[in-house]
Amino acid sequence: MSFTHSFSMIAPTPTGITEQDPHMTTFDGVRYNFQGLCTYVLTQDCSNIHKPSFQVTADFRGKYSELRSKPLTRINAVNVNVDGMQLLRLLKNDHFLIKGHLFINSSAVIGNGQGTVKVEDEHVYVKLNNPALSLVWTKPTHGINIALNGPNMRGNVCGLLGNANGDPEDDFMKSDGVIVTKDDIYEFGDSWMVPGSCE
Ligand SMILES: [Ca+2]
Repeated sequence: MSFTHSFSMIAPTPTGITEQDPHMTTFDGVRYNFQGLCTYVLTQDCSNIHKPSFQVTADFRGKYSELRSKPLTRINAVNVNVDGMQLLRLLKNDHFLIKGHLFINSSAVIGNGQGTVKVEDEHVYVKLNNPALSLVWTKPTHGINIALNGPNMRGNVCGLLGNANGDPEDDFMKSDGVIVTKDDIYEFGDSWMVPGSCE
């Protein structure tokens, strides 16, 4: 008698989220707050940290209020860089740039089937094939939701949204590879700052 055992398991796609002020949820589900006034790496290819094949960064900017002495920050723009070049930049008000070319209130195809950008009501939906990423930009909350769609990406990414290896304990890894705790959230966050990007 032969016995064939087969099963398929579809793991949920790891999703990392940042929302206003910015509240972050890593791909492995760790929640924290991080305020900054620079551009930071949300996620990137971590197989070669100095020459990542892709990088998703966000411009954190001040949201000033007379009621507060210190500004709160929120995300004003999201950038996708591929091989060190900016492929896509999502701005406020349905504006976005593909390779520096401005699109306003429209949807667009990126390159030769490289991906799509769809503007729909309060959201901008981005689907990229290489890197295999989906991004949802929710304008009213300045929130960005990133899904890693390639099976080889899990455990091979790093940045503010962690490494997507399924283990929440090791998500606060700085860019030098040192893992810190939530108590050192600013040390962690600042390590993912893009040099020269501060206001
Ligand atoms: Ca992890």
